[in-house]
Order: sequence, then structure tokens, then C-alpha cells
Amino acid sequence: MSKTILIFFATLFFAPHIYAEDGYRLWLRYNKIKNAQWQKSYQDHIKCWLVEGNSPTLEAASKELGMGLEGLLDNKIPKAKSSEQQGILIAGTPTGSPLIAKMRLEKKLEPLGNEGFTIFTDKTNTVIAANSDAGVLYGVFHFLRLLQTNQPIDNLNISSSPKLQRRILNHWDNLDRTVERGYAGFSIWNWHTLPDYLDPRYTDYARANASIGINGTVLTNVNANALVLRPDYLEKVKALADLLRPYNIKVYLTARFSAPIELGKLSTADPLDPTVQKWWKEKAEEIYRLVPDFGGFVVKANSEGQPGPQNYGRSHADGANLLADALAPHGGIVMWRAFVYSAEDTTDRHRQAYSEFVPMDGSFRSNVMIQVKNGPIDFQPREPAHPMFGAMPETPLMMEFQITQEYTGQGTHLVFLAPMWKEVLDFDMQTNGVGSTVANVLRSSKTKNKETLTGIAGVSNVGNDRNWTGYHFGQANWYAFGRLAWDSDFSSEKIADEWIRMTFSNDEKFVESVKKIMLNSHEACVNYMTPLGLHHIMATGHHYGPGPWVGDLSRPEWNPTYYHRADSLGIGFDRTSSGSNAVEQYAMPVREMFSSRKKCPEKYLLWFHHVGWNEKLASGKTLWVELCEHYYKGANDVAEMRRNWQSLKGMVDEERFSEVDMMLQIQEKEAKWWRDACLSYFQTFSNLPIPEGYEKPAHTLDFYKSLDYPYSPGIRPRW
Ligand code: GCW
Repeated sequence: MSKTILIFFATLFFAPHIYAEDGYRLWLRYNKIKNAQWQKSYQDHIKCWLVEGNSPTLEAASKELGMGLEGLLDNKIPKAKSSEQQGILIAGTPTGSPLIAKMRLEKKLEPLGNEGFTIFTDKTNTVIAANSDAGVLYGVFHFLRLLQTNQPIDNLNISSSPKLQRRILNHWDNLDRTVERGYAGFSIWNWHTLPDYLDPRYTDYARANASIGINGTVLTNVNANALVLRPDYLEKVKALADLLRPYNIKVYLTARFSAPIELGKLSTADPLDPTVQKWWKEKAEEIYRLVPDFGGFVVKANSEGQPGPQNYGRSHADGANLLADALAPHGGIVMWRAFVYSAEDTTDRHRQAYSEFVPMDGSFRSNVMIQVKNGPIDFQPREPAHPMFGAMPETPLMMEFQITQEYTGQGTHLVFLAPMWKEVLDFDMQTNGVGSTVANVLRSSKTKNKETLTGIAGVSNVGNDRNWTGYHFGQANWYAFGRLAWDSDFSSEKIADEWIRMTFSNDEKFVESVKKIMLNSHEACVNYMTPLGLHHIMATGHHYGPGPWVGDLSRPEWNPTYYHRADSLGIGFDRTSSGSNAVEQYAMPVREMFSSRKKCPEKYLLWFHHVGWNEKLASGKTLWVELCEHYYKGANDVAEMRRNWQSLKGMVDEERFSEVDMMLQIQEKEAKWWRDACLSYFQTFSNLPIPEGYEKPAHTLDFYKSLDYPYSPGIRPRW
């Protein structure tokens, strides 16, 4: 053997970990626990382990537990021969595990429902128990998380269950593998090689989702292609459904409303036409023959060019009920999106979804959910909560968040979205007195028959990039979505803490510093993009970078100038009674707060008010000065994020360290670009100087206007 080869093998042997830290393993790395005390404590407590019972889900749980323990602990912990041992870590349900049955856990398990779990210490044993195999799987992941994040396990008494029933990823993935608003490569679904080739990545995707409690996935884009409903594609869907099932993940599809015409060769897709109804009924039967637990359909109808019931003079309720009737005999649901606005409607876009849907409250079948984006416009860096939350007591509403960062820096900006989502979930709509937070509205969503039907969806940021999300920190948003979908009472801080420890390191200094970076990142993004309630001033089409000057698009509400309304007097959209009066869609105390120039929180100021350039804000400074200060603060905060990251060199593998460092360099540059481009443009209206002491924009406004990104990723394929 040559010397080089010898050195190569020696290096491999002595390498601290054998995996390249390329991000593929996400937060499920299971590297050896470095801290000797924790090693000892865990080894003392777990003498052997067993997932008792038989099912594909328990098999998945057992595999995960075995793999996790083997990776994390120095010594190999044997699998127990019989469950009657001392120091056993036992997982199971009362029906599948004789040992757990003997413990008489009925009382403890009863409130945990179908998917919850308990983990507790019982003399020398550690027990993970649940009512269902899925609960056991979730409990196993939780137990591993305790080890991964170096938590004590000597006196456990944990009970946890999800606050929402349907916790779903929405893939905006096209059948040609492009991903609308995807910044992480192509779609992970390789439709060409399915159903025969099952990429191991599909299983790792399932593990990652199960580890955070996600229990559904919509495989296809809401800008839908009817082809996915063709028999050959349904075979592919079946293959994925079979693979995901053991991980308690149901498959859903997007239904193109005109599919009866495109696939069925009917002359109409009118929801009241009996041939159309028959077509959908038979299509549903065909799907359920292949996928008996198929979740149902998501539909984007009569929105941004998608076909829908209004093409036939029918309502959204007619359309949703058509599909609901086809799915109902099989237990499927329809998630009908409320993201509608129309060029013909001259009212403020903010008002349109509410005006369209709220009058239909109570007219949907009991297996229909209305899927509402967090805010009334479109996934902006900051939006007030959508006024529909709390306004439709007779209709189950589910939340739609955007995990993929279309409007928050796409694939290159570190923006941790948990604080943004929490801001909306914790917002009190006061539709039913104090305490009607958006989270409570979601949790108490009921059908007409008063059955609970609750859910939350997140537009996925996953692609086929090696590290799944393009940017390592994009993983944190996937993780955070799952954790908040499980329980939105978790704090952003807790979620960031867990994620950092599992993804990078348990080193306290590292954890604290990265947490600080993450927790400040959303506010920084708002400040350098759209401070004080500005919104939708991104460049057109791809939405990458600033474009507040765009005002020549055919549809008025596609123009950034429509949203900021800057003129010589001031800036902002007057949505009070002197303007579009969108505020009237909020319940009284909230309406009054948003309407009042003084009471309106400044973070939403220009969302609801047109404010004079020289008007004073709470600080006593003028709007123009505040606007400048926010933009500069945002850009400075990114520079600080980068300095903080750089101070961590050597505390994390070089590979990810330098990747993040390069990304932060891009973000720093782009934050300045946003700041300089927006202020240069708004200055043409305010005619006021950028305050003393601030570095002046590096280029002319014309330069910023001339920048062009024809190939920025994630563009809508048909636009
Ligand atoms: O945010 C906008 C995006 C579109 C998207 C649309 C929607 C899927 O720019 O790309 O289309 O929202 O949510 O339907």
C-alpha cells in the first residue's frame, strides 16, 4: 500500500466523525455526545432498550431509536431480550406492549389523544407510551431530542400532544421538478423514476417530518397540473404514500378545478353539472383504491389565473362542496384556499378574500377547511393577522404559512421565521372578547356539526439540494414550522435552542451566540426590506430584491406603487375609514387600534395609514428620519450577525462555518442594497436628506432600477 493510501485510511480512522457535515442529516445527526457527564448519566439510565409491538410504524420507531442511541452514546446499548429487565428503555402502546399494558396507564394516556405521548421514569425504567403507534414514534423522537440537546433523563415526567390535527407541508412542486418559489434545487419528487425507484431521500424526508410531528404532505403545486390525477401518476403517488405511511404522514394532492375537462374530456367543469360530479366521485374512488388513507385535496381556484367555480358563475362554496362530496365517503377533506383577489375588483386587495368568503360562513360541507394565509396580502416580511381569523365561526379555518422564503431573502438570507409566525399566532383578534388569539381560533375550529377539524400548512422549502433547504439556516424554518404546528405555545427561543443544539453543537457559547443571531434576524429583515408597515415592494415576478418604483404592470395590485403610495406629502396605504376602510374587517377593539394613528403599533403604521414625511412618531422623530433609521438598523444588524458568526470560527465544522459565512456576506451586501435602493427612491418623494452620520447610498437610483435578475430561482414557470 502506498504511503498516501495509508495516510488516507489513517485519517479516516481517526476522523472525529465519519460524516461530512454537509447538512444532509439535518437535526437528526446523532453524533457522539461530547460531554462526559451526560454520556455517563445516559449510559447509567439505559441498560437496554425495546420498542415492543409489531407494525411498520413501530419498526420505524425501533430503527430510529437504535440508530440514535448507537450514534449518541459511547457504548452500544443492547436491545432487550425480554421486556422484564431493570434499566430498560421501553416504548409502546398498551395494546402492542404487554409491559406497558401492565402499567395501567389509561388515566395518563387518555388526555393525549391519538398522537400524543408520555415519557416518564418508572423506578429504574424509562417508559415511552402512547395510545397509537404514531404517538410512540413521536415519543421516540422526543426522547432522542432530550439526549441530543443534553437534557437530564433521570426523573422524567413529560406529556405532550399536538394542538392541531392536520400539520401539513405544502410543496409547490411541479411535475417537471421545478419548484415554484423553491430555492433549494429541484423537487425531491422524481416523478420520472417513480414508482419503481424509491430514493432513500424520501425515507429521510419522512423521518425529518415525523421528528417534528408533521403528519401530511401535499405533493404538488397549488398552481396545479391535472396530470397528477392520471392513472400512471396516481401509481407514483401510491408509491410515495406507501413509503410515508409508517411515519404517520398522509399524502394529499392539489386538484386542478378544470381536470374534468383536461383529463376527463368533459365539456365543462361546472360544479353543479352531474357529469362533473360523477367524474370527481369516480376519480376519488380510483385514488382511494390505490391510497386508502389519502388525505384529500388542496385547491387554488379563481386566483391568479387558476380555473374555478366562478368560471361557471358558481361560488367558492359550490366548488369546494363538489370535491368534498366526492371525498366524504372515504374520509378525505378539501382545503380550499382563501388566497383570492381579482383585477376586476377595484376594492383594496386587503379586503377581497374576507369579502368573498365571510358571507359564505356555514355554507361549506363539514369536510371542507378554508386555508388562510397568515396575513391579508401575501407572506410579506410582516403583515397584520388576516381578518378572516375569528370571522367564520361556522367554518374550520386552517393557517397557511410560507416556510420557503419568497419574500424574506429567498435562498440567501438568514431569517428565522418562528418569531414572525408567533407574532400572528399570538395576536388577539378579539372576535369573541379577549382571548381569541389566532392560535385559539385555529385550535377551536369546528365543522357545522360541531366536530373539531383543525390544521396548519406550511409551504415547503425543501428541494433536492444536498442540505435540503439550500441554506443551512433554511432547515431551522422547516424545523420551527413543525414544532409550532405541534404546539404554538413553544417559544421561538426554545425552538431555536433545540435546533442549534441538534444541528450544530451543545457548546453553550455557541448556542447562545447563534440564538441571538437567529432571534434578531426577522426584525433585521423587516427593517432592511419593509419597515414600519411597508409591504410588497419587492421586484416584480421573482420578488428578489427591491423594486418599489415598479408601477407599470397591467394589474394595479401587482405594482409596488399600489402598496406604498408614496407621494410628495407622505407614504403608506390609508386603510382607515378615510381610505379603503379595510380596518372595518377587524373586530372592534382591534379595528379601533389599527384605525387610530396614535394607537396603531408603529410596526403596522404604513400598512394602515398614509403618514406625512414630517409627521412625528412616538420617538419624537419625523417619519422620514425613522424610516431611514430603520433601514440603517436593519443593514447594520446583518453586519453584526456576520461578525457574531465569525467569532464562532473553530466551534463548528469548517464546512458549514464557511458556507454560512459566505451567505452572510451576501446578506450583508443585499441588506445594504435594499436600504440604499429604497431610500434613494423614497427620497424622490420626501425631498429630504438622509440624516447626518449615515453612509450615503453607493449608487444612483437609476443604477438600482437598472439591476435585472432574469434567472433568479423559483420563478413561476408559466409567468
Ligand atoms: O406568494 C404568491 C406567489 C405565487 C404563489 C401564490 C399562491 C403558488 O408569488 O408564486 O403561487 O402566492 O400562494 O398561490
